[in-house]
Amino acid sequence: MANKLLYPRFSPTRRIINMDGMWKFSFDYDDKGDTENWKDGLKDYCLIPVPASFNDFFTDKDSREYIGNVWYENEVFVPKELSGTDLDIRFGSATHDAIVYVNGVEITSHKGGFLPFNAHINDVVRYDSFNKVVVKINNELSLESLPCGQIISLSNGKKMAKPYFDFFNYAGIHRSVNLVSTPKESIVDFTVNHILNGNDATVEYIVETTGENEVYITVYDEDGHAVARSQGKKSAIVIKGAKLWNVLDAYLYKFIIQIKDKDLLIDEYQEEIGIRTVEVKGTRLYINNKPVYLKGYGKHEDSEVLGRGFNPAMMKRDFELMKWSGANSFRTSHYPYVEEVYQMADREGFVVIDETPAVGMWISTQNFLSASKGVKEKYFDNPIAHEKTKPYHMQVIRDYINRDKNHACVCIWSLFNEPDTTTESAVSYFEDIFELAHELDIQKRPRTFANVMVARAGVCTCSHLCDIISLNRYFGWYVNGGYELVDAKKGFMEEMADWSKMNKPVIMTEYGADTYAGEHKLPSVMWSEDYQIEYLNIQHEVFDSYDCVIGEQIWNFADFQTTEGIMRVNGNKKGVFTRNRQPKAAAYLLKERWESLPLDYKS
Ligand code: GCB
Repeated sequence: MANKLLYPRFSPTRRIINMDGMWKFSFDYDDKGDTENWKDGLKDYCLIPVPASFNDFFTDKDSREYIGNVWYENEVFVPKELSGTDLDIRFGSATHDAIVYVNGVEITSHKGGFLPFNAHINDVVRYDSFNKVVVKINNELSLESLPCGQIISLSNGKKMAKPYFDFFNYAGIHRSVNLVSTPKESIVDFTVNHILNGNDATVEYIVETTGENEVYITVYDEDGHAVARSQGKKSAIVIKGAKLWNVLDAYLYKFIIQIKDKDLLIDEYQEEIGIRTVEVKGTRLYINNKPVYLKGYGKHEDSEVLGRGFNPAMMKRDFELMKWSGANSFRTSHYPYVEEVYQMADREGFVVIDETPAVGMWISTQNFLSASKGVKEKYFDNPIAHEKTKPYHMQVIRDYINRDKNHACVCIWSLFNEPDTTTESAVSYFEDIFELAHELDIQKRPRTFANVMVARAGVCTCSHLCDIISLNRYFGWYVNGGYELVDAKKGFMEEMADWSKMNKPVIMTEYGADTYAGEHKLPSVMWSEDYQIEYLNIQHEVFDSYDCVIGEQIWNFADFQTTEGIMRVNGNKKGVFTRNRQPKAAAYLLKERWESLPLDYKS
């Protein structure tokens, strides 16, 4: 049975039953859920909303920091009219690992917290009645989980997460749960590639179905006029006088895909497609054969109370703030985001650097900070990385490219964040990951990874594999902060001189200074809003000095939650906006700069 992972949409032949809302929920403190058969139904529970992280609802620390299994349960009524169709349950994500039971029967298990998965439930479903869905979720981290981390035991017997990354290990059902009913013969996958010829565009496509009947495609423009048609599972459609998807000037065609037996409609699915090309030549990134300069943010899926749970209102606010500040791009640091974010980016014309959850690939006994200080514990020297993590990482690459391949907004794949690329042992791992991404992507979009400060040019063993070099640099914060800022600029300039010799485009994927909103001081001190501005002015001078720098994405869009510790004041405060999405002073500085930099800056 082909995996039906297309985004769940209603159509004349498809039905969706959304299961979001209040679910029963239980922590499994004593690990008795399996022996007591909680899969058949929870006995002691509270109600909890889905989608959301479970961590920030409760008022005690044990709940917030809980590590282990949690159980969710809900009921769904399946009407008789759906018998005779294929019925799947689809999770937008469940973080990190999940086992799903329907009416007491295990129907699927899934590893990884940031991508959708589904399971076929025809064999266990009861029509015209309520069906019990129970999900067991585990949020433990290890060297072979993505992201990486470890779990320790405390003297009271409780477990605790030690992430090798700088964001809170939120967990739960973070994205929507749907029952998806499709016809027995159905469309299971759709892939597009774009070629521009003068004023026209050719869209090459492949449709995968579960049967033999003919496939038909009709393309509609934004006014609802049919502008092109095609027939066949693999073909090309020519759109005369095509309107292209451009940065902050998006145009989306509607592709209606049908399976028909003569006049009988068997299945129908639709997608909005932006037509554009992406290419790297020399030190430039071209979209539709025009050089572009990226301005924007590294982000997180993070907000008060919801944790990492999807909320469309929060998403809307984020896009409005990004547009207001003159941004044209963001990175889905440090994992693939909810599908609705890419749909919105398609619609708004934002360029997305789409990142995998491969973060924390340092063996660090404390946290990411020991890594950024150069503690030499070598992740890729450990056979676990090659034997366990890599095959799983490759599966993640398959799933995320498959999920996100058709989005016009997705212009760059970021395959890792700050891995330990100071060792030769990283090279074979990287070669395989980079090659797989290239092979899977029909559009052959540029590949990158976000390089950590200690893996400078000449030290990094893997940067030659990148189509674009992405640098996370904190000159003026983690090194040479405060009154030493003048030396920060010197060190940064020297390093950039080395990178510029590689003759590849460079995007600054992180730079930033923790800033406590409302803290002012003249003259400035670190953590004040005044310092954040001085720090940024220095960074901008460096970016403007190097021709190869073709993008700047500040860390971070907004303040976000992390594990507590001496380096963080209730979270990371490098946000340009506060966690509740209000501007710090630096937001106005960025707005002025980004509104004045043209899209073809440096061309
Ligand atoms: C980094 C990491 C990011 C951290 C950031 C920081 O290099 O990629 O996850 O949050 O530094 O603020 O230290």
